[in-house]
Amino acid sequence: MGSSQSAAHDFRAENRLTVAYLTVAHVALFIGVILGFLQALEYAGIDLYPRVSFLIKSYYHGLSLHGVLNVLVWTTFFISGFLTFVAVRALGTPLQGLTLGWMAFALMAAGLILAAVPLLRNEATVMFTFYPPMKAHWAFYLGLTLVVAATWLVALTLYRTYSAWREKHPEAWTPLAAFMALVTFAMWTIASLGITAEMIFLLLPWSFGLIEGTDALLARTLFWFTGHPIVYFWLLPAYISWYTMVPRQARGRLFSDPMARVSFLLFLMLSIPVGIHHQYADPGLQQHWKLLHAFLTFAVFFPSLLTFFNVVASLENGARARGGRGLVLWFGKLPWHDPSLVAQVLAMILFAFGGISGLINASYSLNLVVHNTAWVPGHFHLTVGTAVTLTFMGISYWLVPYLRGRALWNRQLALVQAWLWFVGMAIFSHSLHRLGLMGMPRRTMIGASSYLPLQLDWHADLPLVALGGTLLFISALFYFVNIAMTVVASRQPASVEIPTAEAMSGPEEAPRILDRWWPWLAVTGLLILLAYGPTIAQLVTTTPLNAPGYRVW
Ligand code: HEM
Ligand SMILES: [Cu+2]
Repeated sequence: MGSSQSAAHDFRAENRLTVAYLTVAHVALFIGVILGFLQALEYAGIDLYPRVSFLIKSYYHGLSLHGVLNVLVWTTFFISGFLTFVAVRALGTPLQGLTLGWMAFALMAAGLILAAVPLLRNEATVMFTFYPPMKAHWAFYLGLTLVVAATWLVALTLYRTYSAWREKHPEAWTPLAAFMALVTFAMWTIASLGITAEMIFLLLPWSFGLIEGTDALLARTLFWFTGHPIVYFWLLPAYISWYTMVPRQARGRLFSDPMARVSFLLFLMLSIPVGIHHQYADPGLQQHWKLLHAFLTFAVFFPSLLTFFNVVASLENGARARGGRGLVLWFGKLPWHDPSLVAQVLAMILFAFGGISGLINASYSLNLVVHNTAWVPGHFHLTVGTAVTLTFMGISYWLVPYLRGRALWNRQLALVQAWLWFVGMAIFSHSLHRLGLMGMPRRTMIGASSYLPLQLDWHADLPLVALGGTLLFISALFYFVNIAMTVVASRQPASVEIPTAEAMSGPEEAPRILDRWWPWLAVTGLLILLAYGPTIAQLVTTTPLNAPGYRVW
């Protein structure tokens, strides 16, 4: 397709692809939150699992579904659809390879179905981290591997679209939103090599019966090679909205475009060489590598701080333009009637607390206090469960009407939904953090545990988990009703613009090297080699691959 065409290109074909991704994402989240609700109730002694035993065989069966559907499927499908939408528009270029784009979707959906069969049949109750020696059905591993491979095809379509654009604009700065989408997928493509290696060399041959045993430590190390940066694969698309759309929705401008680029490049370089911070408690890894990953984890906190300052300054810019005054009172002048903005601002507020608890997880010594306790789900329901999920919901409040061509069904309901998620999550997450500090383990059917009657100090907080979880579940239902009604019942035509923020300080004030790829990719590779090379080399050369598989459920 030529450039003459691209100016007038209406992106309808690309929109259909986005719709396909968003549809699967929403089905996954819907099933996922039902299971989350059951878990939260169970903590308060309300055990609904016997009632649904025809479908869900145990707490752990439900938990595996909850983790996989919410944190892997909802995110990956939403991101693939949303970033495709963002990138082609920012570049003003049709997707290069619409067929390739649909092949990516088909592969991702096929992988999901393949993994879903054993998952639903209780043959893959190994939770979303699939740690061996717990051993799932091979179809679970193969399906998830195909999902990862499909994300590479998505990355390829975006890269080819960028190349086509670059050919016509050799001197121009990559538009910020497209640049960010590309960084996100570049980072993810490198990061996903860990999980791919774990699948191809360990889990697949083992579950096919081609090799006898496995190695838990090597598998975990490869898993976390991907498992930490995957959180940035989820977060960066939310940041893209916060940087390039939310300022506009707040009637302001982005404070600094160059600073935004710097933060994304730092995420590219620093997201991956930090994964061992999930393995402080693992024996068999040398302490100095753990310490290096601890330091680098604190380094990757820095671009999050840059993001925080930049986004808050942009919000302030909008609020002051609307007459906001004072050091903090301007906050009240944000357009609090706009559900898309409100959802995202509330997501940011809870994310600040998620960042703080994350720093505690990342501290080498404090980690030992909270490791594998309820603190950890308390933490990540603030980050991926809110910063990401509530932001994606906020995005959907304009994106779904835009794609459907109909106004959001009920704006009031959407506002209530966002606040309800905020309040519910504050209660839910705070209680889990407290329970974690009191030593309550995660991934445990607490209501059924034999030691519960002795843990008197837990009893005040457990019902609060259920209360928070119930508010979250109601909020989620409001969300789904609104989205579904927008699609099927809304009659008013949409008057939605795609929010596109201008910058107060644009890229022309930045050094050109910020728009080059190779220097940053080279540093990324070097840091990975340094932080992971010796550990992985040692594990690979010494592994006896002798652990048998277990079915513990
Ligand atoms: C209605 C909303 C939700 C409720 C009530 C809920 C409830 C829960 C509870 C109680 C747990 C702890 C289970 C345990 O450690 O034994 C849990 C785990 C988890 N949740 Fe949620 N959740 C909700 C939404 C979400 C969302 C939106 C995400 C991510 C996008 C998410 C991701 C996870 C993950 C990854 C786990 C850990 C699973 C594991 O340990 O394998 N949850 N959830
Ligand atoms: Cu991490």
